[in-house]
Amino acid sequence: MTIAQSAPAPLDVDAIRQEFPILHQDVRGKPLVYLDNAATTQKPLAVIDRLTEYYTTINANVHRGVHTLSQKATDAFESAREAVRSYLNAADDREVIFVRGTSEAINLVAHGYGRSRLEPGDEIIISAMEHHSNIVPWQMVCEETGAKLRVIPMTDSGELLLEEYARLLTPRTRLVSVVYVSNSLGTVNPVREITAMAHQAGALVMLDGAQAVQHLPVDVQELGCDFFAFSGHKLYGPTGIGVLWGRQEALEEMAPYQGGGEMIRTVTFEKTTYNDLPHRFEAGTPDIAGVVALEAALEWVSAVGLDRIAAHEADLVEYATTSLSFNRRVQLIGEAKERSSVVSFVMEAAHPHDIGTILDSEGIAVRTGHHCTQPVMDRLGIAATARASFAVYNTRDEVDALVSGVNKVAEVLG
Ligand code: C6P
Repeated sequence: MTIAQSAPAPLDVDAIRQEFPILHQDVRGKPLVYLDNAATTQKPLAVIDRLTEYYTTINANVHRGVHTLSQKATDAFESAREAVRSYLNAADDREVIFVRGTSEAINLVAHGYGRSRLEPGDEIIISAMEHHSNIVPWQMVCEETGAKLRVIPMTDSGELLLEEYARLLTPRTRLVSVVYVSNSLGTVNPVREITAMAHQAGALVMLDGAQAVQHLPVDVQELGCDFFAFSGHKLYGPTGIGVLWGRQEALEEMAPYQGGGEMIRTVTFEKTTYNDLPHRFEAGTPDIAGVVALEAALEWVSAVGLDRIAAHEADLVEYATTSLSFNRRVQLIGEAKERSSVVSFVMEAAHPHDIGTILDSEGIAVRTGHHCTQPVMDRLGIAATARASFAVYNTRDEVDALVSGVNKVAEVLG
C-alpha cells in the first residue's frame, strides 16, 4: 500500500465548524480563535441536542423505577456504558464506571485501592510530568497508609527516562500511574512499554487518558493497563462526566470509594453488603444527562474518525511549531519526539499572563499558567507557559492569527 493510499481522507473543517455554534462569535471585536481545547473542547450540536432531547423526553432517575420514563432513562444510561466499552475496546461493560471526570477517577483508584491494599513501605510510581490530579490523590493515600511516592524523571525536552524508571521498579512497587499525553508539554508517553515493565515487576498500572482519548485511538486491552481514566468534556462531551475503566479483577480488589444509594445490595444498621460492578462504585444519582450526551460525543468523534482528527491536529501542531519558531523571542517548551496537539511556549521579557491577555484582546483564547503541572514548571526552571491546544475544528488560518497575536505581544511588550 502506498502512503497516499493509507493516509486518511482530509477533513471538511468548514463543515465541522458549522456544527459548533459557539465558534461563530466575536470576542473583543475579533472572530473567536479558540485554542484552549486541552482545558475543555467546545460541543457539537449532536451533543447539545442530545442533552435537550434527554431533558425534554425521558428525564427520570435510573435503576430505580418500574415506570416507563425511568426504564427509558436507564436504557439510555446503560447504552452509553456500552458505547464507552466499545470506544475503549474494554472486555465488559461492567468495567466502565461513570465518575465526574479524570480527577475523580484517579481519586477513586487511589483511595479504593490504597485503603484496601497499601501498607507502610509499599511504593507508588508516578512521573515528572503528571497533572496535579495524578499527584495529590497518591500523596494523600501515601500519607494515610505509610506508602512512598516515587517519581520517574524526565529530560529537558520532556521525555521520561525509562532507564531511571526501570531502577525505580522494585518488589515494593504496587502501582504505577502515568499520564498518556502530557497536558503542558504534549508528550505522548510510551505507555505500552511502561505498562509491560510495571507488570513484570508485579505492579498494577493506571493511565491518565485525559489528553489521549480525543486524539488517539485507545484500546485498553491492547495497552494492557489495569485502569484508564478520561473526562467527557475534553472529548466534545459535557462537563461533569467522565470514566474510570478498570480490569474486572483489579476493580473487584478495591474497596468502595463513596457510600450511598445504588452502591449497596443490603443495608441494616449492623452491616451493609455492596452491589456488584459497576454499581458498587457509583453511589448516588449519577449525571444521567451527561452520560447520555457522552454517548453522542463518542458517536460524533467516531463518525469523524480519530485517524482523520489525529492527522489534522498533527498538521496544525507542526504548522504552529514552525511558524512560532520564526519569532526569535519565542521559546517552545516541550519538544519530545512523540507529541500531540499542544504547543507550549514562553517569550523573552513577556510574562505568560501578559501573553494571554494580549492574545485575548485579539479574540484568541489560550491558557497561561502552570496548567496544574507545577512540578513540570519547577523541573524546567520556569514559572508558567502560554499554551495553544488544538481540536478538530481549528484551522491553519487560526494558527496564523495566533502567530500575528504573538508578534503583537513582542511589539507591545517591547
Ligand atoms: N487538564 C488543562 O487545561 P478533570 O479536571 O478531572 O476533567 O481533568 C484533570 C486532568 C487530569 N489529567 C490531565 C492530563 C489533564 O490535562 C487534566 C485536566 C486541564 O490542561 C485543566 S487543568
